[in-house]
Amino acid sequence: MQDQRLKIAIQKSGRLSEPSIGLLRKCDITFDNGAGKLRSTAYDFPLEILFLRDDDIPQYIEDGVAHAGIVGQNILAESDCELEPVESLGFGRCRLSLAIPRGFEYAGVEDIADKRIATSYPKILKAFLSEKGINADIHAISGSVEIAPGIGVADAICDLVSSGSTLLTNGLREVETILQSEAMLVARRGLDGPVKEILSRLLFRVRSVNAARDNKYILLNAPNHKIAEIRNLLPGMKSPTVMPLAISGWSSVHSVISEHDFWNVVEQLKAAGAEGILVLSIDQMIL
Ligand code: PRT
Ligand code: ZN
Repeated sequence: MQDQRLKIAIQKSGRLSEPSIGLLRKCDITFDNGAGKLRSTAYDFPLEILFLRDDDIPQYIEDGVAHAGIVGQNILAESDCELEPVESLGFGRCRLSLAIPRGFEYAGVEDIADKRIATSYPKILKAFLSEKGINADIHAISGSVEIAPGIGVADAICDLVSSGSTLLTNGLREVETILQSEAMLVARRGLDGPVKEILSRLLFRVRSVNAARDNKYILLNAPNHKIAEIRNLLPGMKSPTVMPLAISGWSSVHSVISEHDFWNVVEQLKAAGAEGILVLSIDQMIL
């Protein structure tokens, strides 16, 4: 019975916790996640959720404690575990960068040679430096990397950056991006049988939720002689739906548009003669 559930590891508390829980909930999977809970069994999907520190997730998957997990690409790249990347999830975006104190004269990565670099990502940094043919002294530390130059224990750092404000407050300047990262759904290699099938069902829901997040449903009215021009602006899933309105000479157009160029398209639609434009969020989009 135990084996009939997919065990998925997510971050217990941190930047990926809320979006990971939110994603499972949007997939219509219900479970308790009260404070201090280490695991939870979903009520309406064959899933057991394990709440762990993000750094431990790859090892737990490789060791077979969990079948799958949600973790940052930064953690995956730093770990020695060989896992299967299943799907990029579009949250937890950040980059692993090299940063130096503002007074440090920097013309290129060769200026970092023989310097002391503090990081929690020694493996990724080592690979980056060796690819550039540079020798440097890597200081592996586990937290508060950004204060290392200020207290004199390093000349530079290699750390995660999202807004850049932590670097700014610590008088540091980002000079090289080593890795771009976002949260990923990953799985143990070679999963088979029922758990593999459950993972496919979960992936199907995840893709539907993420496709819906990236798209909007748009409805508008337009005079019939404008419809051809308007149709060209709207790709739709196959093509836009065009239906006659109760008043003659007018039609209603329904379509799906990408969230990314949404305002641009709306402006062009208005200019092309569209009226009464309604834009709705989509819950799920089955591709
Ligand atoms: O306890 P546990 O080990 O589970 O959590 P943690 O403290 O190690 O991780 P957490 O919650 O901080 O981050 C979890 C994951 O979120 C990371 O592994 C990344 O994949 C992702 N992520 C996205 C980030 C950031 N953005 C981020 N900005 N992780 C950390 N940061 C830190 C960064 O280290 C630096 O200290 O935020 C600071 C910089 O932020 P800005 O906005 O000032 O640039
Ligand atoms: Zn961590």
